[in-house]
Amino acid sequence: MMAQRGLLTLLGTIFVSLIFFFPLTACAADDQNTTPWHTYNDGVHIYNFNISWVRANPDGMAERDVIGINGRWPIPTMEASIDERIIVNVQNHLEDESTTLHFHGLFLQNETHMDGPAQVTQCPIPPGGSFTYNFTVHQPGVYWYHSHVHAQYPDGLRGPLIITEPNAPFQELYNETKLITVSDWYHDRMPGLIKQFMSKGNPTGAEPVPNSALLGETQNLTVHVTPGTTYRIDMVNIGAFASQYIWFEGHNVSVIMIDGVYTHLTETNMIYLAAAQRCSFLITIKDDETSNFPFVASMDLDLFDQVPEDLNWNVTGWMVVDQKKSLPDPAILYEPFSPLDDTLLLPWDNQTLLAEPDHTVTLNVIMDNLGDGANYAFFNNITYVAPKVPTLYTALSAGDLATDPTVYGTNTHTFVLKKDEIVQIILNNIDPGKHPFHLHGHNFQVVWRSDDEAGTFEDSNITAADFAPIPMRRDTAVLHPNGNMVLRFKADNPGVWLFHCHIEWHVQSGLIATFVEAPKVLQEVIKIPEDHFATCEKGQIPIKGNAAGNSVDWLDLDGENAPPPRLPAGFTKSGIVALVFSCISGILGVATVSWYGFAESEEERQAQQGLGINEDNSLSPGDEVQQVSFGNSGLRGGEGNHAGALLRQAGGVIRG
Ligand SMILES: *[C@@H]1O[C@H](CO)[C@@H](O)[C@H](O)[C@H]1NC(C)=O
Ligand SMILES: *[C@@H]1O[C@H](CO)[C@@H](O)[C@H](O)[C@H]1NC(C)=O
Ligand SMILES: *[C@@H]1O[C@H](CO)[C@@H](O)[C@H](O)[C@H]1NC(C)=O
Ligand SMILES: *[C@@H]1O[C@H](CO)[C@@H](O)[C@H](O)[C@H]1NC(C)=O
Ligand SMILES: *[C@@H]1O[C@H](CO)[C@@H](O)[C@H](O)[C@H]1NC(C)=O
Ligand SMILES: *[C@@H]1O[C@H](CO)[C@@H](O)[C@H](O)[C@H]1NC(C)=O
Ligand SMILES: *[C@@H]1O[C@H](CO)[C@@H](O)[C@H](O)[C@H]1NC(C)=O
Ligand SMILES: *[C@@H]1O[C@H](CO)[C@@H](O)[C@H](O)[C@H]1NC(C)=O
Ligand SMILES: *[C@@H]1O[C@H](CO)[C@@H](O)[C@H](O)[C@H]1NC(C)=O
Ligand SMILES: *[C@@H]1O[C@H](CO)[C@@H](O)[C@H](O)[C@H]1NC(C)=O
Ligand SMILES: [Cu+2]
Repeated sequence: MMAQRGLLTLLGTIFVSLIFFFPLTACAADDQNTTPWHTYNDGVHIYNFNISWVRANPDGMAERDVIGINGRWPIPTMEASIDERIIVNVQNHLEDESTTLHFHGLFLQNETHMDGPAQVTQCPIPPGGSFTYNFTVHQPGVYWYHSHVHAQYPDGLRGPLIITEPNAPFQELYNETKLITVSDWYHDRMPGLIKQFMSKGNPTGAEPVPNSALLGETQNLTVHVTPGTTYRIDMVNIGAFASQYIWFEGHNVSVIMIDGVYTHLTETNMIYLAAAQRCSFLITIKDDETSNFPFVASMDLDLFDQVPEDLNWNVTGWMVVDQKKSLPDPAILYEPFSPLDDTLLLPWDNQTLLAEPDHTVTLNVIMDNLGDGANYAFFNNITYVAPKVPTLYTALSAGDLATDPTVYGTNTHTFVLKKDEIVQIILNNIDPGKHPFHLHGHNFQVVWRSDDEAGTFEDSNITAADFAPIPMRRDTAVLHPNGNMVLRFKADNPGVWLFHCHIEWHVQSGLIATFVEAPKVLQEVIKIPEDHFATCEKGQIPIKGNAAGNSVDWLDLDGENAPPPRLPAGFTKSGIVALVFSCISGILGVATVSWYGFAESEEERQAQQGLGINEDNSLSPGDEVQQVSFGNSGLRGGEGNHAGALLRQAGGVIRG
């Protein structure tokens, strides 16, 4: 005992001396390069993130509340070398919102509990709460981190995460690396926008259109460059919704990596980056370059149901050779644009098509209305609703029943995967929108992707002979309008991994499925740290039981979280669309319908009250419903399944 205490005293003395003397030395050594939120020692990066509201005005048009870290916004870029450890101590000082952090693209082998989505691998961190992420990084390249709860990251909680490696492929071809983020930007906070988006006043599910685009979380970004130098540009789309066309005036670029996968060098004059995608490419400044030149990010208007008159969907940055010279306006380009088709890229490791699948999952993407009148997104007949118990905690507590998808509930849309099986996902887009699909914990081979309007995979008569022999691999891939796509991956990473559209609006409206991969292995390897469970306790969220919180009868899902009920038969989506559309067009005139036109106005409310739509966002059953007799004819045009197409024709600027 005494000896131990003596030892402790000695250690205590050393510790106290360190506390007193270390800051002095640290300060002396400190300069602007050392950020206060980051310390590094022996392969371990520690980030202390105090998350709170701050004010910012990145596009110069509207100062607003944004989610910052340690009182600052933009938030820091996280950096580590391959095989190092990252620890993030999060304190949630947002007084009115819970939060989490997700590390997009990282595999987190044996560390699925550090992945971040709320009610999937952890409980949301409540205001005043704290939480520690602790994981290792084994993949080089460009990733990013963002909140993964209630569509929060577009309010600012989104930043790059870069993993460097010695002897990176292509490094002999460039002199320097520059990181540039690109994104859309909203002037309003997400909770209000979500309320408008998911409402009976917006039955077509028209997504809020961003107010502007940003490069480097600002506009008019300047990047200082030297003639005769080749730069590796790491670009990441940290936006909520918009895909971006990106080009550098008068210069081609050579792509070397997408979503953490090195590719064979591929030259192009334009890149397309959907929300969450990354691309690294080389650009050479000519020896005799004396002028500054612009680069442009232009939001893909196809995603928007209508384009507001005053929207500038472009943002310009400049490669600056000479600060004294002017920053020329970019030349106007005309559509159609033809950016690099990412399925033409070949992975640098030449990984061939994975074997025939052991497990095929077919997911049809469908938008439809439910009984509250709002528009929801479905995979087949399921719109995601979070479970009462985080799915990982169900997997860890369900014993042998963890391999039975029933315990995860209907509305998490869970597929249980066996260790190391080859999984194939067939996506059919029964919607005229583009959707960037992302899988957590893996990247996937895009073995086949159809053009727009090709119909379902089955209708396309595609066979394995049509699949790419060396498929492009990434973690986020765009499914084309009314087209189809086939993805393959090997279930070699035990965990609970979401598969979802990365458009934050569609995450909110339910376009999510869950893969529970090798749950029996998880039960062996995953040990949940105490602070993770404490977070649940603070929020009174159970950590044991099936999706309904039942740990007595695991197959009884009574009381599980569920979406609003289906509309009564005969009361179809087109009926609602026709109903609301006709009353709004009556009031506003078809030509001027715009997204915010759907925000509830006094007239609209009165109109709705007469038509069976209640104040509480639900549709009354019974007689009021019978008043709607539009059936399937409605205003919906022929084969268009997403009623938003209607609005594209009806209102605002139309871009062909
Ligand atoms: C975290 O930020 C909040 C809000 O800005 C501030 O009140 C608090 O003192 C900060 N805490 C720490 C430990 O930095
Ligand atoms: C960018 O430059 C334009 C033109 O000079 C200016 O109107 C705008 O306010 C600038 N934006 C920002 C965010 O500084
Ligand atoms: C994950 O854990 C298993 C079982 O302990 C181990 O065999 C495997 O090497 C681990 N994988 C990684 C990448 O650490
Ligand atoms: C992080 O995880 C490692 C490996 O499990 C462990 O040794 C270390 O103590 C953890 N650190 C923190 C701060 O939780
Ligand atoms: C860039 O790298 C190339 C090849 O390594 C080298 O020849 C050139 O001098 C470098 N340029 C600069 C400005 O350092
Ligand atoms: C730029 O790349 C395109 C392919 O995207 C190619 O057609 C064109 O010739 C290239 N231009 C130059 C100047 O190399
Ligand atoms: C955005 O840039 C594109 C490409 O140059 C151009 O066609 C379009 O007119 C621009 N839009 C605005 C609002 O300036
Ligand atoms: C991939 O194939 C190319 C030839 O197409 C070859 O040059 C390269 O070395 C291969 N890469 C690897 C990692 O095997
Ligand atoms: C979806 O369809 C399947 C098969 O037809 C059915 O068993 C299941 O109950 C349906 N689920 C929902 C949520 O409607
Ligand atoms: C697929 O095959 C069917 C039956 O042979 C044929 O009717 C249909 O036109 C084919 N579709 C395509 C896209 O080739
Ligand atoms: Cu989507």
